[in-house]
Amino acid sequence: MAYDRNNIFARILRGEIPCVRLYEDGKTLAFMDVMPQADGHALVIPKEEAEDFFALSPEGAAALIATTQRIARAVKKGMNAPGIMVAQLNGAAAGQSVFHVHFHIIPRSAGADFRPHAREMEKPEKLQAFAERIRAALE
Ligand code: DGP
Repeated sequence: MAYDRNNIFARILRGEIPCVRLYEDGKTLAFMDVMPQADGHALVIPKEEAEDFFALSPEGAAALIATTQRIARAVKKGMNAPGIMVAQLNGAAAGQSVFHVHFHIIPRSAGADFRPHAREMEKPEKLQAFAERIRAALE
């Protein structure tokens, strides 16, 4: 599949649509998922145009995983999460719905189910409040 420059994350990267930002560097951007599967659900994307994990360069993959680890640490600390799920979907058959490669960082607690994938929009004020906690925990 060819990369679509009008996918929603490409538009976020260009600043055409807003997001609740957590972190940005030269190669990556992290922000809150608007349809979170748990409180504190964050996304990390590369700036490189790649529709999935397979299309990403080794340098892009290295930058993406380094930022994912950094943000996962901050989500764990900021959200007081006993567990963290890191997920990455490739292809519609795997459940991918936005075709710009990304990692999901999802807080988990034993016995607590996480919500369905990409289903319900969260209130902006709640996303902002969780983002503040995560940003404060960034090292
Ligand atoms: P995936 O299905 O793995 O491609 O995940 C896409 C995720 O992106 C899903 O959890 C919902 C989220 N999402 C969809 N549209 C937007 C948006 O406009 N802004 C933000 N922040 N997240 C979005």
